[in-house]
Amino acid sequence: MSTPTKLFESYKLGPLTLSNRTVMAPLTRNRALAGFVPNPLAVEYYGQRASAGLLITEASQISQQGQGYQDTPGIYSKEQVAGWRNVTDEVHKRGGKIFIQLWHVGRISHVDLQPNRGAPVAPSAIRANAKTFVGGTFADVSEPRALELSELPGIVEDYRKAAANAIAAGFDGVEIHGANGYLLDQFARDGTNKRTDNYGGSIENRARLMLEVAAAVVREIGAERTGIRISPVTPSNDASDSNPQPLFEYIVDQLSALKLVYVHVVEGATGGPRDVAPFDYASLRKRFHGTYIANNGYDLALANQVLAANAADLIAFGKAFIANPDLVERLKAGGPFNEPDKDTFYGGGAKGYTDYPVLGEKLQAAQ
Ligand code: 8OZ
Repeated sequence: MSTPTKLFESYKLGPLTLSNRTVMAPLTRNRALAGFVPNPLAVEYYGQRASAGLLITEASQISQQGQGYQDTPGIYSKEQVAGWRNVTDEVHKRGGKIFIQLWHVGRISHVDLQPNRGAPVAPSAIRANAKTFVGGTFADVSEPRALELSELPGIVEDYRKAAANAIAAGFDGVEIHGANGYLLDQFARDGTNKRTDNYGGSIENRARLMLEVAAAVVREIGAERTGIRISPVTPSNDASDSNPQPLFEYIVDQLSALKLVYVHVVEGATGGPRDVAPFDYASLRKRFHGTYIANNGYDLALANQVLAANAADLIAFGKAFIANPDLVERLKAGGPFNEPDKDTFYGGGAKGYTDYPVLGEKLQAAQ
């Protein structure tokens, strides 16, 4: 029996009409091919999930320096753009909309993935207490070096080019990855940023790089195609801030002034408890004039409650979309839901990627 709810109503996101208010959250899957080109299986994987209101791709590095894990796709070479074009064509053919998440990992990397085996880059030379996946195994991240002031415009430029590439690849827009302890979040939060120049110290200074990137992407592809993801209190990747509320209120005020089409907020610890630290998300919702996407641990009941209270416009689901290509239909039907298989989240082939059955179908023999 179907239960009509606000989650299944269409929604205007800038120039796009989404068929419902579900979003497939960005999900790292580590299946890219040589040259960090999207795997052809990604065409089927994203295509199978095109009934989401909006798909956001897995985080995709804007440069080789921006990569931190093995086999993640890029969006900086011609071959990568061509690979992504097959994905966007398939999603559009199936009536879906798709943004690509633009990623620079900063210090969450390993010399084996860096140009000339150099040190990963960071706001400050502080090694994260974090692991990455490289050479087929989990390894401690490498000691980073602090970026020179003179290098920052080049990083902003890499984001701008990546955004242009995204449009060339047929994406409906981009999501700037400002979350989860990666480069832009490392600059924003004071546990990782000890700089004494214009990019460190005050809230305005720490937010500067994220806002410069947002402004550059907006200039390149338009605010109506530019979203961003933030995670004000997540401890992911050894991230921390002594006073996140005013920091992220300032960031959201500025993003609102830039007229970004959406802010995507990971509420709580990414993939973990929602109540990891006190934070007033309603304040961000109120300050931001565009679309508010809420994420982290949502089920149908919580999604409906939050949408009914107008505390969010769209709800992003992560792991549930890995295991349920037809998640929207299953939510409408009240289940049942396939369980995600953690062993196939990162790396591998079709197994745990394109072989999750839709309602009424049996799991195919594993490849
Ligand atoms: C899981 C594994 C590797 C990277 C994130 C891009 O947390 C990620 C990620 C997630 O945003």
